[in-house]
Amino acid sequence: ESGSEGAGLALDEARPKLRKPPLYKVVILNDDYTPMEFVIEVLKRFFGLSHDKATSIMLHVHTRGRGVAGVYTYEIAETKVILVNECAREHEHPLQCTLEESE
Ligand code: TYC
Repeated sequence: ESGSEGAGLALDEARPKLRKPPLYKVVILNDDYTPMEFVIEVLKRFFGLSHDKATSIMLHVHTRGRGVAGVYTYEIAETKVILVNECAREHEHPLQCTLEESE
């Protein structure tokens, strides 16, 4: 954090009010056909999850129907949704993920 007195900043607000950006959940949906291993690999590759964490989220989605892979600002979340859906389509799996407002 820079100070308020150096280099001509004395008249500036020292701690300008900043607003946190809105956050979005990337939600993974269950289906009957996508292999469990494929979902785990997707969660590891696109969401940086460990094998254990990815497995746990996959099993949560499998049993509960949906689950949160991660929470991001809009552009990041939207990009991950596109990449996951593209990857699933390329491999001819019905896996889908979507965006949801957080907070
Ligand atoms: N239900 C799938 C199966 O039994 C596994 C699965 C888990 C699919 C999570 C999608 O998001 C998903 N093979």
